[in-house]
Amino acid sequence: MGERVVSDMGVFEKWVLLVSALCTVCPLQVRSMSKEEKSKIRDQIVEMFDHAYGSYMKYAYPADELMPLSCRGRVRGLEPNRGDIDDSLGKFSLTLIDTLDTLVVLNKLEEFEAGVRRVVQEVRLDNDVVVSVFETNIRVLGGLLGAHVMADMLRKRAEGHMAWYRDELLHMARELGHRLLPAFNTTSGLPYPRVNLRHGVLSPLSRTGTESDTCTACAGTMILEFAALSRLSGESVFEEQARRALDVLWEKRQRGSDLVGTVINIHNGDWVRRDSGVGAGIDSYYEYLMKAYILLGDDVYLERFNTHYAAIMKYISQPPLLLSVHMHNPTVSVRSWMDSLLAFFPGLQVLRGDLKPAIETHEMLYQVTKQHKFLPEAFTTEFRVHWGQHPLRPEFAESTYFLYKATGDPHYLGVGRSIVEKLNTHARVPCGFAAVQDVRTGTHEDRMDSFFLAEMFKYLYLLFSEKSELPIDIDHYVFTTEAHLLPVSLSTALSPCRHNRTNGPPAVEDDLFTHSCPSAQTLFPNNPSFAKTIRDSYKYLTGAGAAPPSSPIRGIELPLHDNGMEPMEFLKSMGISLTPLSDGSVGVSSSGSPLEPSSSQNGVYRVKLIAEVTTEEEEEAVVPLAVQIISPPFLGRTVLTAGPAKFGMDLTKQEHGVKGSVVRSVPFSACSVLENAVELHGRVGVALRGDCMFAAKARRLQEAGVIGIIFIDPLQVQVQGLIPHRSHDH
Ligand code: DMJ
Repeated sequence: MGERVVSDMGVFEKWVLLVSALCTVCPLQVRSMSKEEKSKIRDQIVEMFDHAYGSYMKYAYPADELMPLSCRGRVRGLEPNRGDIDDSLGKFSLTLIDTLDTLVVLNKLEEFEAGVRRVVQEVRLDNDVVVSVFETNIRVLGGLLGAHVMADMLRKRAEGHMAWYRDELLHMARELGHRLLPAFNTTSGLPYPRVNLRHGVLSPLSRTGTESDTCTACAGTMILEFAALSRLSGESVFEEQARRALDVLWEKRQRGSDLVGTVINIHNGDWVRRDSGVGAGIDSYYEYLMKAYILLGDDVYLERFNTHYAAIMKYISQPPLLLSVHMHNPTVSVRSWMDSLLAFFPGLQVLRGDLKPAIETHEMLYQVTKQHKFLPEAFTTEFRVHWGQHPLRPEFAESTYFLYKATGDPHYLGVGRSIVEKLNTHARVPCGFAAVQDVRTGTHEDRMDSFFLAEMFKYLYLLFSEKSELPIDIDHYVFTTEAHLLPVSLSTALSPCRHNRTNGPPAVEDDLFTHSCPSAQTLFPNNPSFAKTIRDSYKYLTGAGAAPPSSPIRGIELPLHDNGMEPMEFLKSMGISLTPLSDGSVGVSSSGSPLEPSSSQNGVYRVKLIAEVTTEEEEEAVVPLAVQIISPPFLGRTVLTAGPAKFGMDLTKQEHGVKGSVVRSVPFSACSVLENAVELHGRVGVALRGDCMFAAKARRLQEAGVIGIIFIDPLQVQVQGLIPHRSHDH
């Protein structure tokens, strides 16, 4: 299995090799799970699925989503607007469409047939509603295509299921594809982030088309669904558009680092946000390069993936951590927290055959779930909660499944069992499963996103199933980012559309993984318990018994040029003192005797950051605060969760908190002199996190006379549209 797959081999053969690598199972010394135990957990997963899907169909259908606390459907326009998350809701019975192929995987063929009938007869796609192009593509177009592939397969089996089916889902997919196409009408070829299903983008009735930016994943996660649609329908335009968008992202990569940023201007292709990681904003762009190669057999995608992957492993992956760096200056970390979306990455590394870092990062994530029950939306590099929400995301289950396939290590069955137990104990409610608002308090949110049914149950069920117990040969399919199933046979059974093959892949340096996926035996010869050996070093990352990190030193550059103070004085003013290290640079800590740094250049001090080893056994209890928007049209209905600062007035001791009108700082980052200091005086200032020191921003705003400050993650502004463009909001 260590052999290179030669480039003229058929695509299907390449896939078989990848699959075989995944299936390489080694004898293990760890106690394995008995067949009975596995099937008991499988039954439990089916019972949970019935509860979730049954509740959606009973209380919510035909609405897009279930509100599991109110036991009713979420209909867009009838519930308070939640910002960008609502752009998934297109009045097209989202959850049913997203769930269809899960019904087949779980062998619920009667329910699948009934579900398909309802979709065909009752769902309309011409609604006057503005939806996210990305979400509609992965959830609805992917859902329709996955279900069509299943329906077609069942019909051909002639066992009585789907005999009436005449490609109706494919016709719907094609209609939806045409409704998404207007989004690609930009000079760059990068799609608009939103489209009106009835009126497109630029028509006067569309209520969209003014956006100038989109996220990298939003533009780069179209190729699987659009290529499948082209190959199934014979209309090449979809694959051409998706390929063009990928070509632009590739052209725009930072040539020095081979990394991409998180947000890009759709008109001129300039990077709007230059932070680069593998989580929110970028994640499935990388995933789709790899999987486009698997599904379509075009080497160009693999070459691109490999180039990016080398950069990720050089700058972003610091096992077990996955950091975010600046794409132009990738030795600079841009934040000290990770987001939960990156939990898919070990699964992608398994596809690449890079098992060691996959095992390491997965183990780190497992430790975080042990400490906080679920993966919080964001957690710090010391594994504390940064943002406590958990919307029942499936990425950790996804990686667990892939690692089990690759290693056969029963440890991953144990991880799967813990996911099942936690969902039942902490998320199950009488009308389904509810998202967790804050893992620290366990409070619920009235939402059950469609991906919970599309992905979570598929991966969990597959984890506990033998191949022979499944109604399909799962190794013949590629999972889309929403876990919809597309057959690898698409690459050979249906010829690529005209113009849809790129010749002459760029030359990249070959390594062991360039065209092949080495097996565990190649990577860890004669070591059947390699996975355990790797994991053991990361067992006590969090909580009691945590061992000090083995290599906590990482070079960073502190940008100290924006505050008008001497660097040493500035660090001191923040309570940071410097300690000499043997190599002549300086270490930073919050105690110890201050010493002059050895050198400074261009206003940038080179220092080494030494992670402090906490002696606290338990996580410091942080009580989240509420930010309530009380002016019309919100009238107190919109409440956001916020983490309190570790300085300033203790708001929990103020009977009524702080009330005031809100003014956005100019510049929004508050990283240089405030242009609207007068306006900010006596008001609550809102500023973006990042770009410069937190304390420097706080000081600037305090000097302007604000009565409070809200710092907001750029991610939130982008994902949830929390800050209106007007400078005032009450
Ligand atoms: C899913 O809709 C997809 O997996 C997507 O790529 C990002 N994450 C959500 C689930 O967390």
